[in-house]
Amino acid sequence: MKKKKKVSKVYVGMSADIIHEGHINILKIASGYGEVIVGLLTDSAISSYKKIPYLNYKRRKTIVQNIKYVKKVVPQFTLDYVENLKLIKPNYLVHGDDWKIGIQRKTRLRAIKTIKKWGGKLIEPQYTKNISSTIIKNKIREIGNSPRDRVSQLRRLLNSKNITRILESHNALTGIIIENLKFIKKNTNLEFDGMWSSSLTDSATKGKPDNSSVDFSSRISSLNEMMDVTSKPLVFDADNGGQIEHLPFLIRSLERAGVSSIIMEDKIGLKRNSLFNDQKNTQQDKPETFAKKIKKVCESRFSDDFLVIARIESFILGKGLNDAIRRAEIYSKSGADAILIHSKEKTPKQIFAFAKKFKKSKNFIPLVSVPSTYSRVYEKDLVNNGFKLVIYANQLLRAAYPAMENAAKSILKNGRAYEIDKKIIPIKKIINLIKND
Ligand code: SPV
Ligand code: MG
Repeated sequence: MKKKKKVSKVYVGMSADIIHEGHINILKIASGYGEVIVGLLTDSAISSYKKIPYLNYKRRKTIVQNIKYVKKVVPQFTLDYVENLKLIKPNYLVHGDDWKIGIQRKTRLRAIKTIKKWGGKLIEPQYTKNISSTIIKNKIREIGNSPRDRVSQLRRLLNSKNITRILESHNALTGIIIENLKFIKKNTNLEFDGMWSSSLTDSATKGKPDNSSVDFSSRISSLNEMMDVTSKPLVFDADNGGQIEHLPFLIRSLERAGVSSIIMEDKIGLKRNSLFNDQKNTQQDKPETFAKKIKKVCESRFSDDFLVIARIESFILGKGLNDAIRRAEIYSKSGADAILIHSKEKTPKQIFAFAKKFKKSKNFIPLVSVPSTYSRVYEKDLVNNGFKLVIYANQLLRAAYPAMENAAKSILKNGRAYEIDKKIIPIKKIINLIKND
C-alpha cells in the first residue's frame, strides 16, 4: 500500500474582526504550505490588549471557517501563541511581518522559540500596506456605529474582561477623550471601556444641583451629543428611575440612543446626592417596591443586552450589611443584571464585606463599584473581591473646573492673557483637535 504523504500543519493566529484583503493574502500564502488552522482570538484575548471586537467570537468563527483557504478554526484564548502552538505543533506559523515591532514583539519572540523545539518554521509575508482593521475601524467610527451594536457592547465587555472600566463624561469633548485615550503599560494597551452619564456632573455642567432638576429629556439630549462622536458603550445614571409608569418611555429613548445600561438607586423622595454627609431627609425605597421597577425595566427593554443595574444605598443611609444583602437578593431575583453597592467610606472595607457575603449566594450577580471616596483602591483589588465594573464617576469634571477657574483668575490678576497662555493648550492644537475633513 502506498504511504499517504503527511500534509503539513500551518498555524495562523488572528482576530478577524473586520476581514480585509490583508487577511485573505495571509491565508492564501499559508494554504500554500499545507492545511491552515486558524487560531481565532477569543473576545477575552482581544480585549486583554485592545478594544473588544465588533463581532463576537461565534460570528467571527462562522466567517473565517468559510474562507476557502481555511481547514479548521480553533480558539486562541490568549494573545500569546505558545499554548496553542504546543498543542498543535504546526510545521509552519504564518503571520504578517507587522508584529516585529510594537505590542506583539515579545509574543513573536516567544512563538519563534516554541516552534523551534520541533523544527517549525516562521513565515512572515509582507504586511499589506495602507489597509488594516484599525484603519477600517476608524472609518466606521467616523460614520458612527449602530445603536444596536453599541447597546450589546457592555454585556460583552463584562463577559470577557476581568474588569470593565468606565469614566464620567459630561459632554461630547470628554466623550472624545474617553474614546481615544490610550496608555501602554507593560505591553498592554490600557483604555477606558465606556462612559458614565452622571446625574451629578451632567447637572453641574448645566449649573444645576444634583436633585433631578435636570429632567431626562435634557439628560438624553446631552448624551446624544456624546453618542454622535464616540463608539464606546454608555452607562446611564437614572437616579431612582422616576415614576414606574414612565420607565418604559425612558428605556425606549435610552435604547434608541444606543445606551447599554441603566443604573437605578433605591431611594425615594427629593433626590439628594449620595456623597452629602447629611442624609437625614433621604429615604430608601421598600425593596419590594424597588424590585417592581427592576422588573418593569426588564419587561420594557427591547434587547436583553440592555443591562439593568440596581444600586443599593443602604450603606449611604447608615444601614448595615444585612439590609444591603437582603436587598441584593431581592433585586437579583427580580431580574437585575448587576448590583452597584454604593459607599461613602474612605476605604473599600464595607463594600468588600458585602461582596464576600453576597458571593456565597445562589443569586449572586456581578458587582459594580464607584470609588469616589475610597479612591485609593486599586482595580486589581476590586477584581480580587468579585467586582466586574468600576465607574470613575466625576473625575473629568473635577479636573476641568479648577483648571478653567485658574485660567480666568490669571487673566483678571494680570490684566492680560499672556501669563496663562503657556499653561494651556495652544490655539493651533485646539483648532486641530477635531478633524475637519
Ligand atoms: C453620580 O455620578 O451622579 C452618581 C454617583 O450617582 S454619586 O455622586 O456618588 O452619587
Ligand atoms: Mg447620580
